[in-house]
Amino acid sequence: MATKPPASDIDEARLRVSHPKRVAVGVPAVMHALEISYEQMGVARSVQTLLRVNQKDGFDCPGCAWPEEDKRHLAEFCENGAKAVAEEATLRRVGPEFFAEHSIEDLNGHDDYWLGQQGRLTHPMVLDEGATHYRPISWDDALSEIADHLQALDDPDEATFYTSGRTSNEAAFLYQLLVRGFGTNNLPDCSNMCHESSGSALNETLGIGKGTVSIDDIHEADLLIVAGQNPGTNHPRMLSALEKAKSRGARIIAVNPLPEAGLVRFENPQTVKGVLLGGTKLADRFVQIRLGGDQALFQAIGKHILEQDAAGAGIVDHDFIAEHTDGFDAYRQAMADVPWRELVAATGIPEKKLRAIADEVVRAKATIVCWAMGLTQHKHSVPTLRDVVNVLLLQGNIGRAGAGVCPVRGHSNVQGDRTMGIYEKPAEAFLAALDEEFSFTAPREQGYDTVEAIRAMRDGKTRFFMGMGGNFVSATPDTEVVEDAMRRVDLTVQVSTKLNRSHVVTGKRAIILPVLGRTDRDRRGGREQRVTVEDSMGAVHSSRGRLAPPSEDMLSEVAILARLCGMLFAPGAEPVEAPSHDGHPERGQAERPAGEAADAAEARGVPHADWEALETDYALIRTHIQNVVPGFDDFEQRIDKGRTLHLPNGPRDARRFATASGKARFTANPLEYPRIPRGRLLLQTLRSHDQYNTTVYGEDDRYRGIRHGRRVVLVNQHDIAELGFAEGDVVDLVSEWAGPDGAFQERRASEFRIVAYRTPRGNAAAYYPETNVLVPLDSVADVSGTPTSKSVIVRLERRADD
Ligand SMILES: Nc1nc2c(c(=O)[nH]1)N[C@H]1C(S)=C(S)[C@@H](COP(=O)(O)OP(=O)(O)OC[C@H]3O[C@@H](n4cnc5c(=O)[nH]c(N)nc54)[C@H](O)[C@@H]3O)O[C@H]1N2
Ligand SMILES: Nc1nc2c(c(=O)[nH]1)N[C@H]1C(S)=C(S)[C@@H](COP(=O)(O)OP(=O)(O)OC[C@H]3O[C@@H](n4cnc5c(=O)[nH]c(N)nc54)[C@H](O)[C@@H]3O)O[C@H]1N2
Ligand SMILES: [Mo]
Repeated sequence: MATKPPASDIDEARLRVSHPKRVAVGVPAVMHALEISYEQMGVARSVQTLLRVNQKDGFDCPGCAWPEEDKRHLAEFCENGAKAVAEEATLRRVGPEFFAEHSIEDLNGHDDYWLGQQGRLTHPMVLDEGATHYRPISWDDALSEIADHLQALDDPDEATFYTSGRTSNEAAFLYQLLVRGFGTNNLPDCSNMCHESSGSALNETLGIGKGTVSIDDIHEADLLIVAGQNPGTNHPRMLSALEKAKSRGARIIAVNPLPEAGLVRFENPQTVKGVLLGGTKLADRFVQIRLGGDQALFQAIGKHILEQDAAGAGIVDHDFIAEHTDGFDAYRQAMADVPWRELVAATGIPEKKLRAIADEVVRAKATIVCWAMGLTQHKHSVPTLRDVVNVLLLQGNIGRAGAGVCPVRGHSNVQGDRTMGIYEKPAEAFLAALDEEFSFTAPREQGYDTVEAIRAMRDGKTRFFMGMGGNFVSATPDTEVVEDAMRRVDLTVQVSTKLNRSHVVTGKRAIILPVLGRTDRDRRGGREQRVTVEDSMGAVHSSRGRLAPPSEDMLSEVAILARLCGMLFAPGAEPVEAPSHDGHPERGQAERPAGEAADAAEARGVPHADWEALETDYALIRTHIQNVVPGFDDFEQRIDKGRTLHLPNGPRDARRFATASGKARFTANPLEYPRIPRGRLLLQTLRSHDQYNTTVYGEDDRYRGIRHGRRVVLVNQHDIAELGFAEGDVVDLVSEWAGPDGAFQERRASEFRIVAYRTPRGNAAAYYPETNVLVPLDSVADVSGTPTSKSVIVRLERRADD
């Protein structure tokens, strides 16, 4: 099967800029997907693989978490889903010979595109302290070393265990059990950088950390507000659902600083209309908002609705408010007090237009608000999302058909991972059930989230780091700080499918464990195993890979974790304790006297389960899940029948709100929005069309008219002129930030080409992860702690050599 050899690093000198597209998807998208698939997999494997994506007996697409429609198309995938699959199902391999050929220094000289292109990891590898190259290691040696290292720590909190959202439910459940059995809640995950703000706001106000709509609700909505999201690139299958809603008469309002292609017009490649008739115009109204202006927009909507209601329009659902909510009076007062002038300044939208948008909400019989990173990655994201909830509560738009909140999740199982307990702040009810099921006592103290984990590494408090998937070094903010922090850790372990930066920027010693992905056949204990995942709308279904694994020498995530649990918790294994601190006198961090740590470990005990059996029969893990997590009754029988399990959702199912007061909560939030100093720009860091987070698929951002390059900064043409630059100039981006102590800090990302783009005045955009170096570690959202990747103050600086 012929595949093309990997391409070289991106040569930014070849960059070409043309007009952005107005239409998303269509036939060019399908052609591009097939091209990438053929390059990575050859033709036969491409066809075999792509036909299985999201089919009832196939595998769950690793591309995104948007749910499947009940009636599935033969090819239930999209361009970017196909690219995600091709990345994993590639025939290229990274084995021992590759690592013998390339030193760490050599690998570090390549960009993320080149690293990701090299292929699938096939063999466990270790990097000895001070070594220039990784060398092969056996599974037994690698896993024993990890277990020994953990056992030798002074305190379980010296270990941190990261998770990215592709991990299956079964693996996630075992992983959190391993970590809690070991004695810590240090379980940071990619969600901390993603929808944590949604979880925080929704938990407080609705008593659930997830959305409250199903796919049917999307189809039945009367009005869909899609804010801070670029579905044409990041959730292309969502466009089909929006198209369906539209065909039933729904209106769509897109709220975005950028006129993103998919939101404007969509050509469905699976319908004749899409292919031949130029597709559907999706957004009825495009609201070009300033970065960080969404709280003001939703306050404006709320204010207008309340004003109209007071004037006798009868549009507020007072019965719903009286029966199901609290806090209304304070919210009403706050909206009366907030001046229109401020709302206009924050959004950049005139009052008349704000009122016209609000009138659309007034008229709609059922409204859904969908959002993604444009709303979650700001300092004031949590209050912004509370104000989204306020607006929906006004008209009783929670817990009825066609209405509700719809945070559109990113990674294909990021929501399931949280349901399985991957969370640094676990709920007491979950821990109590875990204790009962496995006869031990899980730790109660909160663990580190992602930003806290980096601080702990930086401060020398972390001696062990394990990544269950993901690319911690490239995905997190403040790249230089993170790289130094990572290098301080004694042992770093990455469980991965593909090569990435986190394999070359490592702790003093590093282990790579290659792992099976979604598309790979997983045979254990003489039978094919399946796993389960949960989509963005709380529906759980099974996934089974069909392709021959990249090598015979690979394990599944479940197998790795079950073996580690066996080593740490099998009868005779002692819980981690601190016999003495003599082994590490230089660390001087004997925070807990040794005796106390030993007593704590003794009291905790270890989880009890038949670890070997779990490794060879994943159904047994599902039984444990069913016993611990509510909503999984008859789990195995239901997935046997190919059914989807719809997890219980109090607000949606019965207008039941598990908040402190038992009611949905209106909140009064002071208006916040970013202030941009003169001569500076507010930068958002976002995804191109050819990448999956830190994995760069290709060199183009087709819809935005950027080809053969990624180091671009999109700026309004008037700002370019006013700042004294010209289109095409190459500049450094310098971020400016006053830290928590008030001290001024600068960070630099070098050599970005200026591109004139339709972004609001004062706002700019550039790709992540190249710009993560600009995001200060301590610049996080209030309450949720999410890095503020969508609001970084920068100045453009002419390069000295120009
Ligand atoms: N192909 C592909 N699919 C993916 C991913 C991928 O990288 N590639 N990543 C997955 C993951 S983990 C996630 S979380 C999702 C991410 O999905 P998105 O959130 O769509 O991803 P971003 O590229 O960060 O885009 C942010 C969007 O919000 C807009 N925006 C930025 N700031 C603001 C603001 O202040 N207000 C408003 N209203 N809009 C704003 C931007 O202009 C942009 O359109 O996609 C998932 N799916
Ligand atoms: N500046 C800025 N930073 C951001 C964001 C932003 O918008 N701007 N977005 C944030 C968001 S929303 C997210 S979700 C994070 C993403 O953060 P991560 O989830 O940590 O990053 P990914 O790039 O998705 O991880 C890719 C790696 O996962 C591994 N992998 C893929 N599939 C599997 C699998 O099935 N099993 C295992 N074990 N490994 C696998 C591969 O080795 C691959 O190299 O980044 C965040 N960082
Ligand atoms: Mo994400």
